[in-house]
Amino acid sequence: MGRYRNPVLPGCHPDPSVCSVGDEYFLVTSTFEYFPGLPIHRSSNLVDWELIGHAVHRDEQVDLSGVPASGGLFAPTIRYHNGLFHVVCTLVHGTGRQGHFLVTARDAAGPWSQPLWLDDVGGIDPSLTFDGDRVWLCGTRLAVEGEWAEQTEVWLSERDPVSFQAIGQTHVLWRGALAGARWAEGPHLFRHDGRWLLLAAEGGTERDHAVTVAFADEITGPYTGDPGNPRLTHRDLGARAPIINVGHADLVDAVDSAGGAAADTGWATLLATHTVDGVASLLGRQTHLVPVGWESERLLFAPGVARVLQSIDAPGVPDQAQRPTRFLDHFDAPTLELGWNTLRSSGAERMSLTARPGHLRLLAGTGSATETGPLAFLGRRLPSMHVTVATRLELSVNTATPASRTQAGLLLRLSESDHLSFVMHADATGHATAEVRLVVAGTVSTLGAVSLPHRFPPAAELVLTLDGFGAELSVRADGEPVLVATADLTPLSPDFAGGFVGAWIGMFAVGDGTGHVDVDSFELSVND
Ligand code: 6LW
Repeated sequence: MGRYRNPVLPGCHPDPSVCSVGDEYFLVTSTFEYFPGLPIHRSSNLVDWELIGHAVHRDEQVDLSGVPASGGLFAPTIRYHNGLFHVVCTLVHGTGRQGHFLVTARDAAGPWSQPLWLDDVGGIDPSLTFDGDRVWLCGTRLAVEGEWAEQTEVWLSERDPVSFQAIGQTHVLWRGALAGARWAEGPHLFRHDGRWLLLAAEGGTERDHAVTVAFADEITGPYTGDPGNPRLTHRDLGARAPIINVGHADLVDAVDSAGGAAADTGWATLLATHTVDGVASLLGRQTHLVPVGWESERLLFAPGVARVLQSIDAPGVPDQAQRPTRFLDHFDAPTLELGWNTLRSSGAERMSLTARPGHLRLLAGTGSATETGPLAFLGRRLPSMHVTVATRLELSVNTATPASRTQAGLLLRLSESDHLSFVMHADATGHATAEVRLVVAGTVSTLGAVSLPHRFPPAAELVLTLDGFGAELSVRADGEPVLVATADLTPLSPDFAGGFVGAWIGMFAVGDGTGHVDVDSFELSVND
């Protein structure tokens, strides 16, 4: 019996999909507009996960140009077959090629292949099922001639095992368990006890999210809904429940593995959101783990509890290891640590680790945090609502122009229209100001500004402390830190700002293309 805490992957890690290979587990999650995309985590025990790579890690794989927040790389599925890891995903929006695609790798850490586009079928949430020599692709799409708004249908398409081209017709398997069900989605198909099990979500990815199950004798159907549907939901717990929006599950060890025996117990990974005082936290949808068990034909999620709890005691797993509470980067290494992300591309032309050794240089281009164009940004998932983030940076000043246009600092980002920026900017003589701006639904409010003691080039440490939705922003140039602003970040909650994505926190720089910022360090401490 071991004890673990949910989420097993803290920070924005939605739509988890999991598979086992030997005695190891591999998990992939959605990343939308961020790069590299589709992080691959590995675990030997399901409760401790290590980030080992990304299924999308080269600019040539997919084009995320112009992808707005919550567009981009949606709900992937990971499966292992014949010595190869397979990840299928859908690219949504943007100006590049869109649709479903498949990438493969011998080693889950990479390198991953160029995409094979499977965009002859529409919709989202693709999943792969290998059954002997046959390969099946399923997904969901808006129902053809739907009976109500946002009714979707789970489709299935047989694929050639080598080319993955469609064989025969596309089958419609399922339109949700309940009459009026919105968004039957996130389908995965498994063999269990000689039958086919369809696992799906429905109700939409917010408060009414739920996990549903259906069975069929043939993979192509007809599917009959489990009479106990939905098999798992927190929809009836109310907004003040600590964990809400539970859905989008995948199974491991609970269904027949390739050629293996039927299991009585196993695990489900799924997404859920945590609340702070009845409001969805800034962390977005995170990856949770619950035990599952079979009772005759009933697949029980979290048997005995029927809820996703924050702390779970379960047989078959060890006590979860203590997670590090501090991340510190001095940018001394030749490559970026794996947990860093840029926006919409690798951004290689906008940043450098070598221009000034021991620093991250961000070139202040003409992009802006409120637009979907190129932006010099390097951030990571906000892992907790109780953190201290500090970055030391030095601004380049263009003495040839009366007012230097470079602005650089910290960005706590939910989307183009909803974020908090804490920047330093300076005039041509080097007189610098630290300024805090909150952008809510596209409207900018300046919350505070402080002049910094003269120093050329301007340099300071920006510190953001988050305690729930309350933020404190202070700057330290010489001596003691000076408070620049306090902020209530409740309006940035996905409950109000919408979208599929939680917060990222990191450094950014904007300007006229002539300036830059050198980041000496970034430190994130979790104060839970
Ligand atoms: C995803 C859909 C969903 O494609 O949200 O929770 C969408 N479910 O299945 C984006 O994450």
